[in-house]
Amino acid sequence: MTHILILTGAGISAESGLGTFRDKDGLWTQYDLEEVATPEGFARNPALVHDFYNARRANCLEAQPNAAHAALARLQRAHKGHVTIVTQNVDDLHERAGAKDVIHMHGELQGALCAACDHRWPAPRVMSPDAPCPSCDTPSTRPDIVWFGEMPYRMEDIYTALGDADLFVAIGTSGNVYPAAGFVMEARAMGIATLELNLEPSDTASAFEDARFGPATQVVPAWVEELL
Ligand code: BV8
Repeated sequence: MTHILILTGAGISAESGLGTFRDKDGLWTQYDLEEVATPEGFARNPALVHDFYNARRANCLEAQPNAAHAALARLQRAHKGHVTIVTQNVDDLHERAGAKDVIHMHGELQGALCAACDHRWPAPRVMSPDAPCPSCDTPSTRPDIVWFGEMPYRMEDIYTALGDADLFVAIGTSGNVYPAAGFVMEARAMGIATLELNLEPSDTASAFEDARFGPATQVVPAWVEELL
């Protein structure tokens, strides 16, 4: 039975109203990535970074999973083989659509982390720089998010799943951010079939053997329907 590994990016949550990063009015056109998504930016101005993630956490709470998230959860339930979902997204829309064991390689808005003692706990709606860590009491709390220059989470598990996969599918990602953007090349090197489902060709489009373009809420359910 085929093991399908799916990598999702901001494009799968775009139609749920959550901003993407690099589209015309994307997040990186409103905020300076260096200021809000790097450890250096957090050290310089933790209040600005907490504001950035507090706003996105609030948006996420108001957003609803869309038909593409639902289709992937259905695929996980109905497909005879295994379906691994790896996401670059920090929202919880995959889980709220019913997906299981989602690997959040860039962390989660719903998670809080203590920069001093590595304690993790469910993030409050609003985080602030002077809130003490529930474990070590120092005011060094940060969103449990992987910033630029930091090691993405669960890379071991991801490469193990990739090595076992028969099909690698990238959905709603521009192929700009590594190491995620490199997964398609790893898949090709291992002779794994590759498919891109995106609004338009990504920066790594040429590496995919197959592709379908259009909004995720149309392209993903149609692809899942065909598979099942
Ligand atoms: C690391 C934080 C190393 C959370 C993010 C080569 C190898 C390794 C690293 C590097 C390398 N070259 C450069 C690097 C460094 C860097 C990097 O890749 N920089 C880029 C910009 C050049 N990578 C890193 O720093 C990574 N860490 O490499 O560590 C290391 C090694 C050892 C020890 C220590 C460290 C960490 C990267 C993670 C950074 N954090 N986010 C947050 O704030 O969200 S990245 C950020 O970009 C988000 O996580 C986001 O998910 C991710 C990728 O963006 P996309 O999801 O693709 O979103 P984007 O807007 O770009 O594209 C949207 C797509 O959707 C488009 O294609 C669009 O067409 C499509 N779309 C739009 N609407 C729809 C749609 N599709 C379908 N339907 C629609 N309706």
